[in-house]
This record gives sequence, structure tokens and C-alpha cells, in this order.
Amino acid sequence: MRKVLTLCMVMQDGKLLLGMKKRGFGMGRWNGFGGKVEEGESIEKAAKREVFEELGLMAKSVEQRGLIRFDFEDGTRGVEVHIFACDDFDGEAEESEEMRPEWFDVDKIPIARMWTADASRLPLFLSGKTFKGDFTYDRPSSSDRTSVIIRKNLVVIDDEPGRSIHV
Ligand code: 6OG
Repeated sequence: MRKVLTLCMVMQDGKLLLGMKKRGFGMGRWNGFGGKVEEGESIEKAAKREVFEELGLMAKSVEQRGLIRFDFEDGTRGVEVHIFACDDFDGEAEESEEMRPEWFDVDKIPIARMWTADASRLPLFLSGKTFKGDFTYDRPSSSDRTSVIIRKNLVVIDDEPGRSIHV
């Protein structure tokens, strides 16, 4: 089974909060906040829990905006990433053992230091669209090497934002 992961993009006053991943998968890259869905936990609840664990923010509501499956040609197991938006939260973003957070103006997003496919999905996200897709990378990124996209498919779906997206 593919790992099910959450990724929450936190926004406020037109700025996007990103975290520099300090350890583990995707270390050395800016990303949203998230992680594995636990057994018996809803994906939405996992998204809120991870935002609290990695950032100390209490997400009051999250809205699902994307679902992307990532595979790796090198045989590494693929992941299914459920992407959420959150602009309704309590607290201040704080650095954790996993993430160093920073607010970015949307025209100053450090795209060169994010996962390669983020250059395709972030503009859709920022323009309010809901999307789904599949990307295949040659292998997972490391802090000194960006993954190369071998295949890609990304579509905007017309469903109402916020409802569950099925692949
Ligand atoms: P942990 O397993 O460290 O959570 N994630 C990805 N994010 C992007 N932008 N691109 C990918 O392409 C990703 N694969 C995983 C999901 C991993 C975190 O990294 C995200 C989780 O939020 C392959 O707990």
C-alpha cells in the first residue's frame, strides 16, 4: 500500500507559510506541513494534528485542495499526498525539531528549493483551484540534489473546494 500523507499550506494576509525541513524525507527543501495519516485517523484530522506538531498552530479548519500521487523510478515506494489549505488557525508559528517556518510573499516563494513538481501545483493552489495528479520522479530528493520529473499529469477538477477528492 502507498503511504498516505498530508501536506497543509498555511496562508495569512496573502502570505504563504513554508517550513525548511530539517530532517528525514525532503530534508533541505521548503515545503508545507504534514506527515503520515495514522491508523483510524481521518485525513483531515491528521492534517490538523501535523500542523500542530510541526508548527504549534491550532488549525481550526482546513480545506482539501489537491491530491497528488508521487512515484519514484528507483523503486522507492510511492506516496499519496493530500494537500490542504488553512487560513483559519490560532497561535504563532514556532520552529520545531522537524521544521523551521518562514512567511513568504507569494511572489517570493523559494521555488528552486522546493520539490520540482511544486512549480506546477503551487500556481494552481495559489489561484484557488482544486487539482489532482500523478508525478513520477527519478528518485527522492536529497539536500544536494533535486529530483527529476519523468512523467507528469496534473488536472484542475471542477468539484467544490473542500470536498474529498478521490483518485
Ligand atoms: P514525513 O514522512 O517526514 O512527511 N511530501 C511531499 N511534498 C512535496 N511537495 N512533494 C513530494 O514529492 C512529497 N512527498 C512527501 C508530505 C513528509 C512530508 O512531505 C510531504 C508530508 O507533509 C514526492 O512525516
